Amino acid sequence: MGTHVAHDETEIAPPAEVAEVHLHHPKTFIGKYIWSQDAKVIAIQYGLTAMAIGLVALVFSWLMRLQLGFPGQVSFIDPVVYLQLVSMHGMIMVIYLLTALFLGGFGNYLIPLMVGARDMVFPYLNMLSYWIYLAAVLILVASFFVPGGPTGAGWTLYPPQAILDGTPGANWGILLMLISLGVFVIGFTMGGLNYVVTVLQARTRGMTLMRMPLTVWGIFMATIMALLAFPALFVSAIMMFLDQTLGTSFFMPALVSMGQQLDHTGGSPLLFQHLFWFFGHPEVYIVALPAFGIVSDLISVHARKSIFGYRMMVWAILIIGGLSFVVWAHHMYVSGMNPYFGFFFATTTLIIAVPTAIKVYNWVLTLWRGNIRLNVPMLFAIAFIFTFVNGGLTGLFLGNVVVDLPLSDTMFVVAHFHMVMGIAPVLVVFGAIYHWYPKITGRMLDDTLGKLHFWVTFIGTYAIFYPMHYLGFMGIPRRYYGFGGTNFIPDSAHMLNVWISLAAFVVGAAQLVFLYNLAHSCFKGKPAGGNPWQATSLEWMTPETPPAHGNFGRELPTVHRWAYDYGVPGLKTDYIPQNVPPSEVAAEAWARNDRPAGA
Ligand code: HEM
Ligand SMILES: [Cu+2]
Repeated sequence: MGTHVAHDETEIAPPAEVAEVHLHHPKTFIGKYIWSQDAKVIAIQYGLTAMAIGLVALVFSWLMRLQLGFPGQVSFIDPVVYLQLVSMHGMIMVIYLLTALFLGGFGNYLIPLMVGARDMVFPYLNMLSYWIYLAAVLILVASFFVPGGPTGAGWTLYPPQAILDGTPGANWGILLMLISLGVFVIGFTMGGLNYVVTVLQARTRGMTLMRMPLTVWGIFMATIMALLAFPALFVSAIMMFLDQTLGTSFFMPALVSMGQQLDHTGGSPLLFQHLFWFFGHPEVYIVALPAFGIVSDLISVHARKSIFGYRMMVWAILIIGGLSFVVWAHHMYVSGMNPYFGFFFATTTLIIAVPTAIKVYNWVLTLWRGNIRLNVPMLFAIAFIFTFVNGGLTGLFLGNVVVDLPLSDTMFVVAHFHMVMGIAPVLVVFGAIYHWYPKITGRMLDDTLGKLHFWVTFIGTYAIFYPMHYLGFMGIPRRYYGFGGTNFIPDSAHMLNVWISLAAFVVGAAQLVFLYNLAHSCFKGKPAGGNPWQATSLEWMTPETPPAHGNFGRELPTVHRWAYDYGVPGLKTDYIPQNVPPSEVAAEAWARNDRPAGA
C-alpha cells in the first residue's frame, strides 16, 4: 500500500508507563462477574444499578405529575409524600443515576479501552468502588422504610429546615440521606482515583494526551472536578449529621421551632448553601463534560468527519471545568447577598457561555457537509445539541441577578435545569448506549425500536418542559403540592399541567420500550462484528467482541494518529483506525491538513 512516510510521530511519543499489567484472571463465575476486578464488568454493574435506581426516580416523577395534573385524585400522595418524592427524585437523578452512570459506568468501560490499557491501574480499589456505591444506594433506599420516611427537604437539603421537626423525614430520613451521600463520595473517590491515574499513567505507546478521544477528555476532567467538589458535600453532610445527632451548631442558628426554643446557637445556614453549591454547580458539569466528550465522538463517527477544532474542544473542556468552580453563588441570588457579590457571580457565569458556545459551534461545524448517517446514536447526539442550547439560553436569563429574582423558585427554574442537566445528558446516555452496546454485548440494538424510543423521548420531553417555562412566567412556584384557591393562577395553567402530565406518562412509557430493547437484543440482536460503525478509536480494535479480560490480547496496540481520521479521501474505506501505521496509508491521505500537529 501507499508510499512510506518518513517520520512517524510515534517514535517521539513517550511509551506507556505500564506496558504490561499482570492481571489476575479469575476462574469462577463469582470471581468473573460478582467480585470482578475487570473494569468492563464493574462498568456494567455500575450501569445496571444506576439504571435500576433511576427507574425508581422516573416512577417518582410520574407520581408527582399525577398530583400536579390531577390534584387530589391519588389518595396516598399528600403534601408530605409530595415533598419526599421531589427530594428523592432530584437527588437520585443527579447523583445516583447520572454521576454514577457517566463516571462509574462509561468511565470504567471506555477509559481503559480507549487509551489502550489492559484495565484500570488499581483494579481492587475499582471493585471496592462499585460495592461501596451499591451500599450507598441501599442506604438511600432504606430511608423509605424507616419511621418518618425519606427526607422531604428538597434535593438541596437546606438546613435549618432539613433537620427540624415538621419537615418530612427530619430524623431518620435525613440522617440516612447524609450517610448515603458520604458513602457515595467514599466509593466515588476510589473509582475516581483510578480514572485519573489510568489516563495519566496507563496510556499505550503513542497515545499522547492530544490524541485521546474527546470522550476520555470529558470523563477525565469531570473526574478531577468531582474529586475537588465532592469533599465540600462530604464535610457538609458530616456537619449536618452532627447538628442533627449531637446538637452541634455548624449550620443551626439560635431559633424557635414549633414554639420551642432550641439549644442551637450561632450556626450559619448560609454556610451550608455555600458548601452545597460549591459542590452543586460543578456537579452540573461533572455530568455535562462526559456528555460533551461523548457527543463529540458520536458526531464525528456518524458524520464521517474529523472533529472540528480538536484542540479548542480540549481547551474548552478544561476552561469550563475550571470556571465552574467560581460561579456557585448564582444559585443564591435570593439568599440576601450583597448585590456586588451577585454581580461578580453573574459575570463569571456569563463568561462560561464563551467556551460552551465554542463547543456548540464546533459540533455544528463538524456536522457541516458531513456524510451524516442518521442512525439512532446520531439522532440522540443531534437532539442533545438542540436541548443543551435551549437549556443554556434560559441559563443566560437566570444567570443575571435582576432576571433571576422574580423567576427564582418558580417552574421556570425547573424547566431550565431539566433541559440543561436532566434531559440533555440523558439523551447522551441513550446515544452512548446505542453506540457502544454492540461492543459490550456483541449485538446491535433493534433499530426500529430505537427510533421509536428516540422520537417519543425527544418530542415528548419538549412537550413536558416547554410549557413549564410558561408556568414559571405566570409565577407558579416549584416544590408545591397544590394551588387550591390561589387566585393569581389562571385555569389555563391547570390545562397546561394536565398536558405536561400526559406527556410525562408517554415519555416514561417510551423508556420501557428502551429497557425491553436492551434485554431482548442482548440475546436476539443482530450480531455486530468488531466495528459496526467503522470507527477509529481503540475500543473497536479489540481482538474479541465483547473484549476479553485484558482487552487487547497478547499485545497492546500502538497508536499512530488521533481518533478522528474520517472521510479520508483516496482510501478504500473512508477512515483510518488509530493503530494503523503511516506506512500502510497513502501519502496524500496521511498528509491531510485538518489533523493538529503531532496528532
Ligand atoms: C421525563 C422525565 C422527568 C420528569 C417528568 C420530571 C419531573 C419533575 C417534577 C414534576 C419535579 C418537581 C417539580 C416541583 O414540584 O418543584 C422535578 C424535580 C426535579 N427533577 Fe425531574 N423530571 C424528569 C427527569 C429528571 C432528570 C433526568 C433529572 C436529572 C438531573 C431530574 C432532576 C430533577 C431535580 C434536581 C429536581 C428538583 C428537586 C427539588 O426541587 O428538590 N429530573 N422533576
Ligand atoms: Cu450553577
